[in-house]
This record gives sequence, structure tokens and C-alpha cells, in this order.
Amino acid sequence: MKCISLIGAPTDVGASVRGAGMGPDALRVAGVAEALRGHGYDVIDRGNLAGPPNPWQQPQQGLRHLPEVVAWNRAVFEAVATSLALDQVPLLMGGDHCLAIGSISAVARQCRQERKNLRVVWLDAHTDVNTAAISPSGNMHGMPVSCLLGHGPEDLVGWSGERAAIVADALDFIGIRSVDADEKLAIRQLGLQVFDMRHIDEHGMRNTMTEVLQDVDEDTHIHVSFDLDCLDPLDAPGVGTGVRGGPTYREMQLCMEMIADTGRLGSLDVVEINPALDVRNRTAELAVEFIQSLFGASTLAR
Ligand code: B3U
Ligand code: MN
Ligand code: MN
Repeated sequence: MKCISLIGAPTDVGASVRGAGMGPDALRVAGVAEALRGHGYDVIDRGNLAGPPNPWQQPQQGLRHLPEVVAWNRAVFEAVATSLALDQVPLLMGGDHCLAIGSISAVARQCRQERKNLRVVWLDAHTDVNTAAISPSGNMHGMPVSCLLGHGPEDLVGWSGERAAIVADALDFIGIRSVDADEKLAIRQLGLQVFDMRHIDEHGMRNTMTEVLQDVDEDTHIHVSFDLDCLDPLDAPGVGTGVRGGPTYREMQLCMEMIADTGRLGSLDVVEINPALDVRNRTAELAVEFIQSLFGASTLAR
């Protein structure tokens, strides 16, 4: 069993609602390391990365806090790359979702070196495929997917060794229910696979995940980018941009279990937990439950 390394990135520079910077400690307080150790994993907590404070400014040329977003993502990129080089499973504890740029760029680079097929499962209420030109907010946590597909500001693309860290086909969105008008156009132009809530309502989580995971084989590396606002805010109130109508607790458990069953989970982001808006750390505790399932805790075989 691989060792899991916890990497804290305590920042909310990509958001306009403050508080996601407290996410790493909320996960620690909820017992993420102890829970995974309880399932037989070696867990190393690498502590928190350092980066610039949130300058709390208005967007410039459509982007809020670009230099700070670059600095935090650089730190994340290095830490995730180091963990992968040591053959560990990096678990990035955000922080807001802009940090997936650094995390997935490092994963993509490692997969290219090892000739593995990278598959990214993006669990989110939002598609995060805005750009400076179309974002209604300028918040960079709404743009990581564009950056990873090679359509971001120059400072944030190409880190994996290719302009696009991932291709559209390598990415599946699950739980989507809030897409901005111009994002819809981008989704069509880029040919992205979006399993929105309507798809889950009509086909169920089981069929949805069967479709998502159908061509996973032994050379596949699955990266899960888990934005806690994917869940219904009734279950997970501690998020900055909650949208009602998310998957149920049972549906999300099944999603995690089906990913675990592939045995191909190689890296994970857990982002957008906002303890300032939470109720008694409920959202971080919920995240720890789902993380355990993702690492195979609910299989009877274990
Ligand atoms: N699409 C909106 C809202 C949003 C995206 N991601 C989050 N919120 N967390 C935007 O600002 O880009
Ligand atoms: Mn997101
Ligand atoms: Mn989201």
C-alpha cells in the first residue's frame, strides 16, 4: 500500500468569499490522518505550504490576485511533484480550487514520465472553466480547468511540460449544476464531458460512474479533484459558493466507492472547505468520511 502525504495549502486567494484558507486545519481537526491510518495506510502530514497573504483586491484584466495565485500554485506544484517522485499519493488539502492548477500540472508531468494515462474526475457544483475574458467574478477558483487545458494566463500554463496539462477527453465532471452563460459555450467548444445533476437524476450515480470509469485500466492514474461544494449545502454548509440540489450522501459515497474499486486512485485534491461558514466542522468531517471511502474503507474485503 502506498504512503499518503498530506499537503496543506492554507489560502483563499482564488476566491472572493474568505475562509477556505482554514481548510487544512479543519481536515486535521476532523482527523483525516488518523482515519486513513485506521485503514492501514502510512500517512505523513507534510504540514502547510507557505505563500503570500490574500491582498483582497479587485480583479485586474479579469483576474483577481494573479501573482498570489501563481505563487501558491508553484508551491503546490513542487510539493505534489516531490510526493509523486517518492511514489506517494499526494492529498492536497486546500485552500480554494485554483490550487488544482499546480496539483494537476504536477500529476500530469509525472504521468507523462511514467507513460500512464491520466484521468481527472472533477467533483464540483461548478465546471470551473471560466477565463479572464468570460468570468463574471474574476475569481481564479472558477478557472483552473481552462488553465489546465492550456487556455489560462501565460504564467499558469505549460507547467506539466506541455501547454495543455490534460486533454478534454481525460476529464469528467460530476455533480454540475451551476454553469455561467459563457462557460456553457466553452464546454461545447472544448468538448468536455459533463455529468450534470440532471444526468445523475436520470441515470443514477451507478450508471454515471460506470460510464466515467469504463476505460480505466492498469496503466491509468486517477486524480480526483474534490470540491466540497459538489455536495448539497444541507449536508456540507461550510463552502463559499454552495448551490442547492447536489448529490445525496449515499450517491456521493457510491461515487467514491466505485473509484476506490478501480484501485487506480493516484492523487487527490480536497478543496473549498470554508470553516468560517461551517457548522461545528461538519463539512470537514463529511470530507473525511468520503476520503476514507475513496481509499477503499467501505469494501468488505478489507
Ligand atoms: N462560476 C462562478 C462561481 C464559482 C466557480 N467556482 C466557484 N464558484 N467555487 C465563477 O465565479 O467563476
Ligand atoms: Mn471548483
Ligand atoms: Mn465549486
